Amino acid sequence: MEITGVELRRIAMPLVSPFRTSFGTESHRDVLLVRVVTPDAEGWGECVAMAEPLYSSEYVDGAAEMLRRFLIPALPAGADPQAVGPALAPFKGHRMAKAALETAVLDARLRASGESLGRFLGATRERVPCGVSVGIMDSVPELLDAVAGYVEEGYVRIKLKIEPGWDVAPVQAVRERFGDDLLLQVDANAAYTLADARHLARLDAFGLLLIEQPLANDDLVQHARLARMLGTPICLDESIESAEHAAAAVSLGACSIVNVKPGRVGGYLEARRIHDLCRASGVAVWCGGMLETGIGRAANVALAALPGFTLPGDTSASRRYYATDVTPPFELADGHLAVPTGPGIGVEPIPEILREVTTSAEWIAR
Ligand code: OSB
Ligand code: MG
Repeated sequence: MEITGVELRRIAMPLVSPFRTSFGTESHRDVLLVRVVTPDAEGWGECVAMAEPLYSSEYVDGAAEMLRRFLIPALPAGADPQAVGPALAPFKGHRMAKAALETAVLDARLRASGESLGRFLGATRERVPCGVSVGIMDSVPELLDAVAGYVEEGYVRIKLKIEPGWDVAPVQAVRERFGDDLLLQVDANAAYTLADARHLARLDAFGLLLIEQPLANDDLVQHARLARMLGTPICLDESIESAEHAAAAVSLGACSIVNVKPGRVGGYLEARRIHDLCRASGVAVWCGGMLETGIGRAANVALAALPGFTLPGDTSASRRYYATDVTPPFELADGHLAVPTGPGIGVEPIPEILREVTTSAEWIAR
């Protein structure tokens, strides 16, 4: 099964409402889709890099350039997903670009053999419980309305984005309004420093499941110190770019929970390694998100069905993000999403919708 060529396709996806985090506000998603073509099957991957390098150093134009200039030319001729990582390893970093390409090769291979990604990865569930990540709002009443809507829809866990000036008050208000049984957690996207430890300890009063990435991505030692000062468990997102990072963070005591995002760590194979390692050390993992379309979501839901994913993920329904998704929409049923069962990632873009949202497409022959 030889790779004939790779298409890089950019699509513009307006979000149903602006999504504000401590690093910026997103009102639409500029997505890079990768399509790997072989004589037997095609495969899709969604690059999760955002328009600007604010969450991490990657950004979508940079990812496209990496793919066309270095990564696609370095692909092994045969579409062997296990060989992709080693072939791309000489190029430092750019894990989101690598993940998209490896996922597209893996999808093509699995479609050709008729196996689902969930089955390939070792999924043990047919559906996964879903949480939702709620952005920073202009006011607490606005936040309470948004959370009420999500609780009404059936989301089993709420994550509040926080930053200095938007932390204790919104958490307290949500806890008071929705009660102690609501599964609640927060995500700071690296907005604090160790000097904020006493302030962050005020969150201990609210029975949070976890605090995600309070400090900078390279502050592993500081996270370990902070962990000893807080009652709330620390979960790392931005800090964990590989299984090696996860092993280091766990052994340092920098976190007791890991947010696994396949794009951030270079793909689903590395994501599975992190799952395996954390499971062996008794560290809970959950599947994060990067506002994916149905293409990326399908693969994330398959990963989230592995046995070590013991906490609800940020794998929300399509309509939480997009009025019209590029695939048939993922819909919440009793707070869960069904794991796709078809070959590969199990979904495909709807051609007419894809055409409407496409802003550019580029074919790179092999
Ligand atoms: O930190 O988890 C994050 C979205 C974009 C970039 C970073 C993050 C997020 C989210 C939303 O929290 C997750 C999602 O619903 O896809
Ligand atoms: Mg996060």
